Amino acid sequence: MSHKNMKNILVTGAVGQIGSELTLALREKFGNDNVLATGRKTKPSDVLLNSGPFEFIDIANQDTIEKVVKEYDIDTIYNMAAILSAVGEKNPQLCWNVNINGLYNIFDLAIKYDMARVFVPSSIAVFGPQTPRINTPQDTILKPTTMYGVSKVAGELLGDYYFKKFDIDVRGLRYPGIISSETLPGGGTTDYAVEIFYEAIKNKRYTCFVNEKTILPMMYMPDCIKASIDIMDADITKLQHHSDFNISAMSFSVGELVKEIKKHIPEFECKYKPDFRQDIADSWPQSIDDSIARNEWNWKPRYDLTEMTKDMIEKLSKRYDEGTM
Ligand code: AKB
Repeated sequence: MSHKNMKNILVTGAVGQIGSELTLALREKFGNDNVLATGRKTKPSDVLLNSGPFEFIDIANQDTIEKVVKEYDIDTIYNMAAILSAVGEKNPQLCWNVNINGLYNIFDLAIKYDMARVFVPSSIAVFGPQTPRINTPQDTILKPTTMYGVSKVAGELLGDYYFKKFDIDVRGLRYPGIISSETLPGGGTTDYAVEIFYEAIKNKRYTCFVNEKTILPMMYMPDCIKASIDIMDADITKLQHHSDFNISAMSFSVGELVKEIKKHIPEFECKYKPDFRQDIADSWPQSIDDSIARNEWNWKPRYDLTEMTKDMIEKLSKRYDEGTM
């Protein structure tokens, strides 16, 4: 496969938790005008709107994507639009439509316009109760019990299929829970690990929807952005995998997170009221073996629990004081 240059990038889901920060990082790397941010209906932030082009599209409607692909001469897509695990369980049809039909539309256009590269985010949600939960290997049992997980397994398989069959350079990462201080996540199971910081700073208390012992793999946003950019830069001749890289940074229980937050906010209190998301969390791994990503494209995270907590509290406290949180 030839290695084509990435020049004009389309980011779908650019108003979302990862998309919003990824778009800005891509604009810094590739130039503001070369990164088109798109969303479905949520109003974009001023910084997103003022730093480069923005359009509304619906990835489940191919015509709306094709229009901007033509207009902006797009050769690379970061398909960040997705319905996450918790919302997916409430509305499985919507989850299928956006995550599968939407992705299919993206691949279709990638072939039609002979694109350089496509990034497809996957998730630890591809794993299920039969998967080994500790140090989950790269190549293992993929039998998820959520519609989100089903859609992500299908997305990985489709990505690899398009790579082999149509020579499309598809690359993807299995994101763990992503913790960030700019945009709140929307409708995932790992959302508690972000909400807890906002509530600790605003109200000094939080009621968590999974129990104290719940352990899940997590990653701080700067590492997530770095991974998402580095994988697209990786030398294709070194990649044995394509759409499904395990990546990992830290794993902790909610109790351990609470203890870490209390080092900065001693009066913080956390209560527990598990709901349907507990079952989802219990079906996912506790820790991930990412040695394949480390070997194939030198993946290495920077933030652990201590560093991430310190930075989150600094950033959110500043935003709180400025009245922007
Ligand atoms: C979710 O909780 O649904 C997402 C994910 C782990 O993919 N954050």
